[in-house]
Amino acid sequence: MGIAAAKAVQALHFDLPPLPYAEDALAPVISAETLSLHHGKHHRKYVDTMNELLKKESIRASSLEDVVRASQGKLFNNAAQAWNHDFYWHSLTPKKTRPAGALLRRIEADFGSYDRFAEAFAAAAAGQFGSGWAWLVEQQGKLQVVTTANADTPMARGLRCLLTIDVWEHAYYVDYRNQRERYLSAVIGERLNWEFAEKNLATK
Ligand code: MN3
Repeated sequence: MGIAAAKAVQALHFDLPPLPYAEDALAPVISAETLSLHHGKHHRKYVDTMNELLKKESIRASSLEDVVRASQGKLFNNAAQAWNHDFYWHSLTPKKTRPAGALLRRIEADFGSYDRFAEAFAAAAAGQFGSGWAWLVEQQGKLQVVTTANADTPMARGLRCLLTIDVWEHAYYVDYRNQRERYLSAVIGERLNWEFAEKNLATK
């Protein structure tokens, strides 16, 4: 038993990433109370459960993306939720942004206009039955809106994700009760981070 053997049995461990802004920075669209619960309790729980499962399951992975792509069942659900939530925090921003330049031209080519995209994104997110996510992705060279159920994520299938919105009730119930459409309209209109989307589109 040398150092290498000891290293080989060291379980992968991930820390809860901090929010990229203050808890009150998205208010009034998303309150500090929602962010505190959603990041501090829900997101943390997914990360903690994933870390516990990683102590028991041996998996060939060096990044969170690897864990998501290589896992199934309970480990997949928790790892995917850990990744989805970090991606969601970065999909939101305190300042109002709009797509510009090359990204705006792609939106116009694939959806007709920015407004048509916003309608399609809201409709898909509103229509996701039960818990899940709405995504703007690039698939076969085209920008598309897709939804996934529960923890599922387009990243696991190798799609390039640009933006996401969490449509689990815990994302909006404190601020909007059961009115998912009001949450979607406020987030899409006021808080989507188009600089993040642009960066994701440019990444190789
Ligand atoms: Mn959530």
